Amino acid sequence: MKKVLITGIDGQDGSYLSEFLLEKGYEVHGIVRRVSLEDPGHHFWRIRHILNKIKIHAGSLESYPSLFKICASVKPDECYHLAAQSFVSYSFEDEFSTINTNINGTHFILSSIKEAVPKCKFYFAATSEMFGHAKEVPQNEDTPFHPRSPYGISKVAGFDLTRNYREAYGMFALSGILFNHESPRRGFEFVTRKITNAVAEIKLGLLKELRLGNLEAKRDWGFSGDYVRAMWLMMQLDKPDDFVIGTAETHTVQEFIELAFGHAGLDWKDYVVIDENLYRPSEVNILRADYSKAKKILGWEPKVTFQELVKMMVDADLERLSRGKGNCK
Ligand code: G4F
Repeated sequence: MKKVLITGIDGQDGSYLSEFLLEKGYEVHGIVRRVSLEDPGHHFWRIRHILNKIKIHAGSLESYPSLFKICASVKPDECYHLAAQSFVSYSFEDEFSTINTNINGTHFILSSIKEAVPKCKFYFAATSEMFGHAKEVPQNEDTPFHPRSPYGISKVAGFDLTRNYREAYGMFALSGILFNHESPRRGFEFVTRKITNAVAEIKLGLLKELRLGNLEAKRDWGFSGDYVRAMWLMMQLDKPDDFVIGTAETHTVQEFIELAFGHAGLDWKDYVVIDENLYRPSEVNILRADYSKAKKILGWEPKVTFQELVKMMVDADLERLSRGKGNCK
């Protein structure tokens, strides 16, 4: 039985990836912060239904010894490094901790794998945020990086570290450059979930207005469940390589809003208020993926469309809030 180690197993992607790998017959291990274990009911809402099938280890991205010990004891065949401070907006508020945690965390886990289980395949969760002020549209594996946030900068460093471990030490280490990917398990701070949750609250009479920042930004939004399949496909290659994963479509935040409110039978203009405080110091204006390399080499394509994704998220939030559930599934 193959063993997998996932950092950030309790996040959106970690939860879908765990389900996917359990189905494939893997023994699934995950690393979480010790504080999460103190309040599992709150922190583990995305993986509660599979907790009895996976093995959880307490570790910190800030502690090399804790990561090394877990790698040495689990001895995974594949490691997916998904954990990070991934909220772009927050990375402007606390640049130092974002950069420290994201870069050192990646460095520590890469080094731990190299020392403890050098044959283990390594996946790094890179991101379209690295393209930032993109030099071209759409973006592919050859598009130069121009990050526009401390988070983006930290991810470029993680990407470079991963490539360097591949080139310097011959490790099977690769990066998935994933464009925005969402689901009903998305965190509430990200714009898609903020919108769909607000739509549900407004529909149920629990909220009167939704405050948002820049509605003109364009993103390539896909479904997280589709993207974890791409991660796994990359890791099944004989030789490591980096891949762009997206839908090849781009939509404005406003288009997302229109669809989400419309799906609930509401007119967004009655509820959305622009709040200049929610604008970012520097914005990524347009992202659109050219995923033709993934299609050709991995045979991967997204299955869920933008319209289906928005409806899925609104329906899930309506259903959850109608059941009287708060900040969880
Ligand atoms: O949902 P967002 O916060 O996602 P963002 O910044 O694109 O980052 C996400 O995708 C990246 C991949 O490209 C990941 F690397 C990253 O970890 C994360 O998953 O914001 C999307 C857009 C931005 O242009 C933002 O300015 O929505 C705009 N926006 C407008 N009002 C808002 C809001 N974003 C948030 N979070 N909250 C608002 O009120």
